[in-house]
Amino acid sequence: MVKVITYGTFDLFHQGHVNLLERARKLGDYLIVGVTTEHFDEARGKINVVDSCLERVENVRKTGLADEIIIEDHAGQKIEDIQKYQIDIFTVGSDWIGTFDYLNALCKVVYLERTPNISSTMLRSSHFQRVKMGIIGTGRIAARFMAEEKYVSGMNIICAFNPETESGKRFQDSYGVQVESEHYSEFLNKVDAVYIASPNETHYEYAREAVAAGKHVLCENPIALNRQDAEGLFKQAGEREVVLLEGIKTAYCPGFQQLINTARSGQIGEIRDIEACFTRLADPYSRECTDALYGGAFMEYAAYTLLPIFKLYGTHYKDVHIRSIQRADGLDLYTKIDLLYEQGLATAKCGVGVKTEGQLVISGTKGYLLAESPWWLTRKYKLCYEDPNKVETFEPKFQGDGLRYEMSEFVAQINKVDKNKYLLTQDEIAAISEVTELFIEERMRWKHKDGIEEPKRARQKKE
Ligand code: C2G
Repeated sequence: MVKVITYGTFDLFHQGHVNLLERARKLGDYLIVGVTTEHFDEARGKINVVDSCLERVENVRKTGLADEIIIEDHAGQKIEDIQKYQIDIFTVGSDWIGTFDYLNALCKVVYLERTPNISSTMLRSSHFQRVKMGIIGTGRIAARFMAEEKYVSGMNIICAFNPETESGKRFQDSYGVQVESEHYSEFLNKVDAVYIASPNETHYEYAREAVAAGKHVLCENPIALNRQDAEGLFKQAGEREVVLLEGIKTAYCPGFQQLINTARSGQIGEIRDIEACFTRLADPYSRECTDALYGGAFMEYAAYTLLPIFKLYGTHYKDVHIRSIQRADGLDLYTKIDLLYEQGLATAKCGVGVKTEGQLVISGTKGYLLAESPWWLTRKYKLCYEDPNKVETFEPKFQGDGLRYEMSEFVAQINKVDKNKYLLTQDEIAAISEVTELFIEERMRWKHKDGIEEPKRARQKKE
C-alpha cells in the first residue's frame, strides 16, 4: 500500500484545494491530510486565517478524499509524521517547490502543479472589504505601524493627519503617505478607519469624532482618561456600528493568551498574587519624560501591567492604592499600583526613571508562572514549582514587534470575523480607564505638586 501525506491550512476551502487533494489521492492508495492549527499558522506568519481549525478539518473531511485527517501544530512535525505513519510520498502544491526537498531523505517528495487563479488570499480580498486606513499622529508609533502594514492583508494606509506640520512633512517624505494638517473632517472623509497614534491627551477627542463620523477606530492606549469617557465611546461605537479597539498590543499577542490560559488551567493552583512590571529608562527629551501631565510611567505602561491582572482576577477589585515617585514637576518616574481582590493580591509597577526587572509573575497555591522581560510580547514563559527541577518552558511564537496581531484583529473585526473579541474586552478597557482616572485624581492630591494644572481632556487641535 502506498501511503501519501499532504498538509495545508485549507482556509475558505476552494477548488484549488480540491484539485490538490484529488491528485494527491491518486499518487497512492491511502491519503493522510494534515490540517494546520491556528497557533501553527500564526507561527508561520499566516495571521489572517478566517475559518477555525475544526471548520477547515470538516471541509477536508466532506470531500471524502482523505482516508485520515491529522492536525499539524509545529514545525518539524512533517518529519515525525512521515516516520510515524510510514509515509511513501509527501506532496504539496508547486508554490512550495524546493522548500520540502529535505524530506527526500525519508520519502519521495512530489510538488503538484498549483491550480491557477484561485487562492484563499484572493477569496479573502473579494469576500472582505479592503480597509482604507488613515493614521493620526506621525511620530514613533505611527512609524512602527507603517513598518508592520505589509504583514497584514486587507488594509491600506492611504493618508495621515497631524496638525504639527513639521512632523507631518517628515512622515510624508519618509513614507510617501499624504499628510493632512488642517481639516480633520476632510481627512476622515477619505478613510474607512483610523489608527490613533497621536499624543495621549488627544486620543479621546480624535476617537470620538472619528466614531461620530462612522469610522472604525483603532486607538493607542490610553483610549480615554476615565471610565465614563471609555464607556461613552463604546456606546457610541455600538450605535454607529463601527469597530472600536484599544491598542494594547500585548492583548493581541498569541503568547500572552497562552500564558493567561496556562495560569487559568489550574496548573499553578489558585492564583494568589500577580506582579507585573514594565520599566524603560526613556530618553530625557522624549515625550514620556517631558510631558508632566500626559507622559510619565503610568501613562506609558500602566495599561500593559494592569492587563494580566484584570484578565486573571477580573475587573472587580476591592481596593486600589497608587503610589508614585515624582519629579519636581509632578511627572511620575515610577508608579506602583496595588490591588486587592477577594482571592488575592496584585501589583502593577511602571517606570520611566527607575529601572527594575521587567517581569510578570503569577503566583498560585501549587506553583507560579514567570515571564521575563519583555513579557508584554510573551515570547517565552516558565511554569515553576517548589521542586526547582520541575520547570516547564513555553515558547509561543511571536513575529515582528507585535503590532501586526492587533492590526489584523482590527481588520478581521471590521469584516465581522470577530471570534476573538475576548482578547481585550470593553469591561477590561473601562477598568483600565477607571484606574487611570484614579491615578490622575491621586496626582492632583499630592501636595508638593504646586503649579500642575488639572489635566484637560484633550489638547486643542486645528480644524
Ligand atoms: N493549492 C493549490 N492551488 C491553489 C491553492 C492552493 O494547489 N490555487 C495547494 C497548496 O499548494 C497546498 C494546499 O493546496 O498544497 C493547501 O494550501 P494552503 O491552504 O494555502 O496551505 P499552505 O499554506 O500551502 O500549507 O504545513 C502546511 C503546508 O506547508 C502547506
